[in-house]
Amino acid sequence: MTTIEDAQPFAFRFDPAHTALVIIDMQRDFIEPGGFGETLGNDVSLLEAIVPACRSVLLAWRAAGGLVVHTRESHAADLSDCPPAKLNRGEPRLRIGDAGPMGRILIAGEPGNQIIRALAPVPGEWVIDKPGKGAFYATGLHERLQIRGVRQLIFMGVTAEVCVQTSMREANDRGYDCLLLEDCTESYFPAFKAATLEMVRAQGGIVGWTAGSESLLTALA
Ligand code: C5J
Repeated sequence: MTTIEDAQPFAFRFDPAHTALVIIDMQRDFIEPGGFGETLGNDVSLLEAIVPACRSVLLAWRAAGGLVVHTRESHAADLSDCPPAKLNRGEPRLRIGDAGPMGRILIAGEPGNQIIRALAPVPGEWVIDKPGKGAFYATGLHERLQIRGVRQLIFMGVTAEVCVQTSMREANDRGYDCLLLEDCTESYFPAFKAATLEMVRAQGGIVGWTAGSESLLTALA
């Protein structure tokens, strides 16, 4: 077992052979200037800032031989997996499927839907296209993790309060111990990131644990 002693709310013990690194939605449209996130009026530099820390963890995890799971918020080109409740919500300038600065918004195969270059998947890593906010809805991810004997998940990615937290809650309910890396997740709204970290580790770790990425890197060294 490996231990991150300074995780909150208490030490996180994990077996790397039964743990996956889950990287949520580090896709170009959310992270890069000129993408969908920016067209919504968001400051994407906030999200871009976590890329170096995410990359350090990814490289260390790969070097340790751990399973890596990348997710993308992604829909079929015919939108058959996008319920009207999601498609028609609010009054955005661009809806899912519309032509955006990097191709059709949140559509599989479009340039904006690809994982950013610094974190691009390598052969053997899993890429999960998810039509919802959570990584476990309509993806078969739980079944695949069960076959691999994975029991613990370490999370990075964006956005903290939407797809990351939703995925962590789904995982928690399915029996996984979940750790969120504090400096490897971000939100367009700093208060929402802070609240997410608090919510995850409140009440004795009701959703899971949090820790800095340096603590994980030290534990893996
Ligand atoms: C993600 C979103 N990935 N905020 N999506 O969090 O809509």
